[in-house]
Amino acid sequence: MSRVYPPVSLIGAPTDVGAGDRGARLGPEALRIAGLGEALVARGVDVLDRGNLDGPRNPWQPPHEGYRHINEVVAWNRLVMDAVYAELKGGRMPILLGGDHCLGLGSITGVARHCRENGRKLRVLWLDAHADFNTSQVTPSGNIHGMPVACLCGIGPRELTHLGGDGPAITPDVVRQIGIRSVDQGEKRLVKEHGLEVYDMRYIDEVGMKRTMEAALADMDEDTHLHVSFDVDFLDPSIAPGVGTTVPGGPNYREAQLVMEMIADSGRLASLDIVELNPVIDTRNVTGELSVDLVESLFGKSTLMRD
Ligand code: HAR
Ligand code: MN
Ligand code: MN
Ligand code: MN
Repeated sequence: MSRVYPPVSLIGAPTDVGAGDRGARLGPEALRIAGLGEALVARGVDVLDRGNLDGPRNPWQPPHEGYRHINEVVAWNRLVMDAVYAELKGGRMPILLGGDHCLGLGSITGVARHCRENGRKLRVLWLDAHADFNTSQVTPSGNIHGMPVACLCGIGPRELTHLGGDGPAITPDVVRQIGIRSVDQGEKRLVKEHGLEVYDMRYIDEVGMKRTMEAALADMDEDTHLHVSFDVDFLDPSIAPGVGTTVPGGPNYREAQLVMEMIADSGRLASLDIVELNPVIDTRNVTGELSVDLVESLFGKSTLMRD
């Protein structure tokens, strides 16, 4: 299925203030060097690289009252929210180059504002090994990259739950999580309590990736804005070693391709995050290159020559 894509803007957010390891700050450059921009141009997409946002450095401090670096996390997410919102307002598709996954908060808050103002329904696909639904009470680490989905749904400190000003960005029914296989004890309870729709690896094993994606992409129409938040640790570490928090048992290469191809076929993709890529841990940028390969599929490059 071919589709004409809107012009794309790449937004680099070189920070790891929300993570437990340093190195995701180098993610934007690794994605550029892996040829992300060129690959999209080759797909016929008009691409503008906006360069990198410039936020506070990582102070590398222990958690304070349950959070690590909350002020820096707020500052980076404000920058990301404004940048993402501005691109959508200008009729362009933002692709956020993280950076750690705390930035999903700013990105999706910007997207949600755009959707509210334009009467669009939002669907968020959260591709991740983790549910990222922790709070300061249940987090084992204080790392805010383990909390963005909870904060987006209004669970967390006010600075983060009200990033967009007037209340939480989304409700849990907007979210579909895919690939989940590491959820902390207290986090599990919260995920259930708030009724998140989670397609975990057990579900994918039993049902298969095709039917999983059919369910996750169901009930969208021409008014739906589909946001994909792609945490690279979604992928099995055997193919994607370059992330700080690897969890075995993730989707393999073919399954990951199918995920991206089915999203492309939906025709609804309107914004994207690529986060948690850590070139310091990677092997010769293979994880960066794989990410680019998958983004090509997300933009309609089918290995089966359907277009
Ligand atoms: N659940 C763990 C924590 O909160 C690990 C979170 C790791 N998160 C990411 N993003 N890498 O999904 O500390
Ligand atoms: Mn729009
Ligand atoms: Mn994540
Ligand atoms: Mn993760």
